[in-house]
Amino acid sequence: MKITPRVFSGMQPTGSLHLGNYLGAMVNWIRMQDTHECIYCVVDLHAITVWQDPVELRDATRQVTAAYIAAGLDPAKSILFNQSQVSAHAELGWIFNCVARLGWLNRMTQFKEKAGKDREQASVGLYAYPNLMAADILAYRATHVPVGDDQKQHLELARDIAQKFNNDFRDRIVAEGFADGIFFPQPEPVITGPATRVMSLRDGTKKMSKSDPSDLSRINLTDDADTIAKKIQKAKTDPEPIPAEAEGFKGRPEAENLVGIYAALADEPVAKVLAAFGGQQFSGFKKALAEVATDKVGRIGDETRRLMQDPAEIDRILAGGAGRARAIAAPVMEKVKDIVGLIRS
Ligand code: AQP
Repeated sequence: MKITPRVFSGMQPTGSLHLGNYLGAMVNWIRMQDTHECIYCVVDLHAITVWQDPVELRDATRQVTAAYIAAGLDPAKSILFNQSQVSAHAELGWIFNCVARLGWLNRMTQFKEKAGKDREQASVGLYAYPNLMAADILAYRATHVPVGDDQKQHLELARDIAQKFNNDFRDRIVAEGFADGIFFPQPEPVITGPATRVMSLRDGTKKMSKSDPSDLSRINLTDDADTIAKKIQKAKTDPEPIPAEAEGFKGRPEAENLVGIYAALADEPVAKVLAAFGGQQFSGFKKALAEVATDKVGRIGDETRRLMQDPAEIDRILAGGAGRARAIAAPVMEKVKDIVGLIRS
């Protein structure tokens, strides 16, 4: 059972995906399909760490799957499935609840942000979320995890969990035939590109997010051309012209965000975008940005809607992917149980 390069990542079906999800993570997912064995998941068990309407959850799970495929994930190349169909995630998540330390979880900034002031009322699942995320990755002994910048801390925790498991059970791991004492790899975050943290269109200091109450804060992958143009036109800017060099972004988060989005969508370096638009007012730049955004996002939205007309086909793809995922995770879980000392039949 050798560790081989393998990619794992996922998104929550908590609403429709947005440009941040696409540019921060999915662009790398699509790219890595050609070079790696890839497993991409719709993480429905993570979604229910906050209340989800059951009917809407099912629909959102299919929507996110359709958006994955519409954006360029190929279910014949990559494994696509929803998390709850593969029980290894929850089983390993429990074992990791017993490996991770409270002190580690207490440092997680995402929990603090999401739980807000009313922390006592947050679900236990929301608190333990990073342990389940570590299980998602390590149930496949995945080595690379393409994510946006906001997931860096959770990835570090997954690495700590892998290391502590290897240390705690070192003798058993060696006895099971892993001479170097390493059962779980240290998963590497893949956080690259000009838009690893896409910010809200209404506030350049807040990340673009599905759960922001203002729909004007984000471009959804299902928005039509008119909506995209309207949101970009209304995007917050400042009265200064676009800077000619990146140093000019200092204290101007909205300007930096819009230029970063343009660069990522047009697949051009930021310096080239600044060379073309530096010194100009935002009105002209916003028209150009709307054009490039409509072109990319519009196509994804159209294809998502077409795929959503056949939900049974989406369910078939998820079931097929789940079968392939189970085939990888099941022997890993068997070894984990042997290592930990759990009797299995
Ligand atoms: N604004 C962003 N910029 C770059 N990457 C982002 N990601 C999310 N927002 C941005 C990346 O998208 C992937 C999937 O995220 P998720 O669905 O697991 O949930 P999230 O990170 O919590 O995303 P949201 O949109 O902010 O959802 P809500 O509002 O429900 O919490 C991850 O790789 C993430 O880094």
